[in-house]
Amino acid sequence: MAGSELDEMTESGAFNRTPSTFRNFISRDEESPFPAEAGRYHLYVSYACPWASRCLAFLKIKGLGDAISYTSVKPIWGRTKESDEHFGWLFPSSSTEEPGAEPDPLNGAKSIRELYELASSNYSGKYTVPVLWDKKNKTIVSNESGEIIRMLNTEFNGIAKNAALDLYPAHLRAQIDEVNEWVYDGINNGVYRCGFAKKQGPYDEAVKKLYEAMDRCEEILSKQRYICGDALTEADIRLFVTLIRFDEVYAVHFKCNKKLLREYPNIFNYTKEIYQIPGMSSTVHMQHIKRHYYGSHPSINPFGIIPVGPGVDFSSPHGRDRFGP
Ligand SMILES: N[C@@H](CCC(=O)N[C@@H](CS)C(=O)NCC(=O)O)C(=O)O
Repeated sequence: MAGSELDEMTESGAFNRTPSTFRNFISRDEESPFPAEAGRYHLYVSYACPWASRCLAFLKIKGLGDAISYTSVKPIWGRTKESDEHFGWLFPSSSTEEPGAEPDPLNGAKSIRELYELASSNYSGKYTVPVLWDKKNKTIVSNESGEIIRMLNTEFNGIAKNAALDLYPAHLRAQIDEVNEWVYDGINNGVYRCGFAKKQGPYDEAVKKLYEAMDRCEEILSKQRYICGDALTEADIRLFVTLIRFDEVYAVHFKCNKKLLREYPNIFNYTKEIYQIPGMSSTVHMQHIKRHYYGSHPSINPFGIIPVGPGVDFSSPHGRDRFGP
């Protein structure tokens, strides 16, 4: 099993992501092992991480801020134990050490690794965020963002302030699933496959796929407001978390520089529109994002230098209302 994503750069030179292992589901059914209850669950995230940020975005836009608490770790990976060489997510020792990051309020853990070790004594996978934690049973419900967002979308509707907002409506499911697949492959995971390639061939292949998917998004978004039509869906949130990091990080750190986000007029305005949805901007902490990527991957940025730019303004007018409400 990989100790961190840096170990997923394979002999063939291609990057291979390992699947998540905690795959339980919270349910609105009170009899289920993990029933949806206000105050029972906690989301551990890193503001830097796109997968964790999807979950935080759902928590905010569904209006679950009062029902589910959350904590962000520090952006830069460090040694998680003195007895081995593992590098991973750490909690700060005080709330002033690192703006945005907080000590673990529930278990007093020093690292995300400790949470996995509390939840399972024989865990041998990666210590990733997000972690959806059950305070009652002191265990991990799920560490798979694609499934956490589905739970947040439907199972808490008894307590969500925006219960009526359905980001995975039945009539669009097939289309959303189809879009998620090529967006994950080409874009969400695609940027990592560009950045973590150890040979030219796998990089060339990943970058070709990335820009085919980006061009496809630009084409779709020139004709409609959102990626699956005229309503915001899960597929938009999943795409957004990568787009918002594109020019600030991926273009430089992961060598995704064939074209910048800002050179795609429709994708750029679409990204701004989603950023401006109430609650969304609070999920984007650009200092954490930049400090994490440039500071946590010594094999691709050995000196940890953080490039100065570009400081993209996502709060300027987006004009996407031209497609109607
Ligand atoms: N399958 C996971 C992937 C999460 C993931 O890869 N998170 C990265 C941060 S962006 C992580 O925590 N990596 C830690 C490591 O590789 O040790 C999900 O989507 O929830």
